[in-house]
Amino acid sequence: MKHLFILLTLAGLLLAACGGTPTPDIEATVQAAIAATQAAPDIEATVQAAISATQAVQAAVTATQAAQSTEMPSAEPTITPMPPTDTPVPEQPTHTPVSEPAGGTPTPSPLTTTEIPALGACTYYVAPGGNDSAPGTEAQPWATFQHAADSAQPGDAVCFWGGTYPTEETHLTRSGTADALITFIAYPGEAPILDGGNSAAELLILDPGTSYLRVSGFALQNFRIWGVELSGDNRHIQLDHLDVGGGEASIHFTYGETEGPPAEGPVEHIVLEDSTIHGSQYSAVDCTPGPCNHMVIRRVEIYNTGLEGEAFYGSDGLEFARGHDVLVEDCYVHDNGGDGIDLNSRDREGNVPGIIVRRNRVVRNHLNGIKLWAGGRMENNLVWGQGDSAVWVGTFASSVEVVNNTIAYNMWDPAYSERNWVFVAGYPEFGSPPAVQLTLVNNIFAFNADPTQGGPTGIYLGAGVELVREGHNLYWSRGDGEITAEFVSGRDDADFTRAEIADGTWTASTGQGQGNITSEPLFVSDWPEVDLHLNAGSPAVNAGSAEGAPADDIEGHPRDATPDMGVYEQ
Ligand SMILES: [Ca+2]
Ligand SMILES: [Ca+2]
Repeated sequence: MKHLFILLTLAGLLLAACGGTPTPDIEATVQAAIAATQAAPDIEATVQAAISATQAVQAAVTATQAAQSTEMPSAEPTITPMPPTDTPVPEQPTHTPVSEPAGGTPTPSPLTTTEIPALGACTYYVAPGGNDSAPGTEAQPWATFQHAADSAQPGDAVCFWGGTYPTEETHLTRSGTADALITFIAYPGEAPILDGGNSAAELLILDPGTSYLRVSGFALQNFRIWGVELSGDNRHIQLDHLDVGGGEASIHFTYGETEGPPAEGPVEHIVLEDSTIHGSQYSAVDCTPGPCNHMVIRRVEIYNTGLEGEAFYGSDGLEFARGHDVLVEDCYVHDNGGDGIDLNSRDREGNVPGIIVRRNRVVRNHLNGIKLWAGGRMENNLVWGQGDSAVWVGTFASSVEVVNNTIAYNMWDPAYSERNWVFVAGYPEFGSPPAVQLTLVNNIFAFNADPTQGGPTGIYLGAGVELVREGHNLYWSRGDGEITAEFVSGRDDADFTRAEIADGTWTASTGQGQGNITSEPLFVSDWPEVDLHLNAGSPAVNAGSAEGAPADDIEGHPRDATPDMGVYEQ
C-alpha cells in the first residue's frame, strides 16, 4: 500500500515537472524510485519519503497550475456525516484515581519546532471577514473552513490568514489524491484560530474515507468533544503545527465503541508532528477503538490532560488502543492525569509489529509513563516523575526491547504518587502470565519511590518472562528488592537484592546480568531540580553495551564505542 502511494506520488511529481507528458525516461526513473522505496529501511523513512515527495508534488503542481487540467475528481466520496453522539467511553481504570490535580502549571515547552514550509503559491485564500460567495482570491477571500473544504480540488493549497474563525462542525468530505494532497494551511507567519464558541461539539471532522489531506498551522479551541476527528477509513493525512486544547479529546482517531470494533475502517498512514496538545478531559490524542496503523507521532507536546472533569479518573496523553507500526518519537508528554504514552491496550492477541517509542521525555504523568501492552521497542526515553509504575510492558504475549532509557524519581512526589514496581514486564493482569521475550539493556533505574515510604520499587518480571538479554543496567531503587523475578524457580523469594545482583547470585540464577551496576548513578541534579544528565564521575558513563545500542542519544549526540547507560551520551 505505502509503496503504491509512493509510486503514484513520484509518478505525479515527475509528470507534473515534465508538463504531464510521460516518456520512457520517466518510466525508467519511476521504476528506479520504486526500487529505492522498497528498499527503504523502515516505516519512518518510508512515510517521510512519501510526505516529502507529496510536498514536492504540491509545489510542482502549484508552479505549473496554468497548465493543469481543471477537471473535477471523477468520484467525489459520497458520505453520510456521522453525528458525534457517542461520547467516548474511558478505559476502566485499574488504578486508584489520583485524588487531586497536581503539577497544574506546565513547564514551557523546550521543543524546537520546524517552521511551516513557505508556500510557492496559494490556490485560494480564507480570511476572517471574508465572503464564501467571493472567488477566494487574495483580494477577495472566502470566510469559512467549511467552504474551503467543499471547494478545494486535489493539489489545491488553501491559505488562511490569521485571526479568529467562529467555527461550527466542519466536515471534510473531499479527498486529495496520491499525487496531489489537498492542503489547508496557515499563510506563512499567520496564526488562524478555529473557535467553536463552546457550542460546537467538534471542529474538523474527516468523514469516513476522506484521505490525502494536510492540515497545518491552526489553533483549535472552545470545542466540546473533539477538536480533530478522523472518523475511520482515512489514509495519508498530515497534521502539523497545530495547537489543540480542551474538549474530551483534542485529536481523535476512529469512531466506535471503545470496547467494540471500529464503526469504520482503520486510520492509516498518518503523520502528526510539531504540534501542541493540551487540556483535554480524556485522553488527548486518542485512537479508540482503533486500529491506527502506520502512524508517526513526532515532536508533539502533550500536557495537562485528564486532570479534571465529570468522570475524572486520570486520562492519558497519548492512547492508541489498537494498531501496528506506530512510531512515537521526540515527544514531550508531561503532567497528564493518567498515563503518558499507552499503546495497544486492546490488542489482546499480542505481538503487534512495528511499535517504536524513542527519545521521548515522559514526565510527571500521574499514572504510568510508557505502556506497551503488546510488544515493541522503547529506547532513549527519559521517564521521571510518574505517580505509578514508570514503564509497564508485555501485558499480552509479545517481544519487548527496552534499551538506554533513564527511569528515575518516579513515585517520588507525594502529591499524586502511589507505590508500585517501577518497571513491570509480563504481569498476569488477565489470568495466566503472558509469555514475554524481554531485552533489557543499558537502562538506569534509580530513586524510584521515596524510600521513607516502604513498598515495592524495584522492577517486576513475570513468570512468563524470558530474558533474551539483560545486562548493563544500573539498579539503584530498592536495596532489598531491585529485581522481582517470578520466572526464576528454586528460591524462597522472587526478590533479588542489590547485593545479590552485585555478588553474582542474579547471574548464576539467570545466566544474565553481565555489566550491571549497583551504585548511585550520580545525576547532575537530584530531586526536586531533576536533571538526569550524568556527572563526569558517574559509574554509568561508558558502562553500556554497544550491542543493540541506538546510534544517537536523546539529544541527537552520537553514541561512542562505549555507550553510556541511560538516555544521555557524554
Ligand atoms: Ca491508560
Ligand atoms: Ca560513552
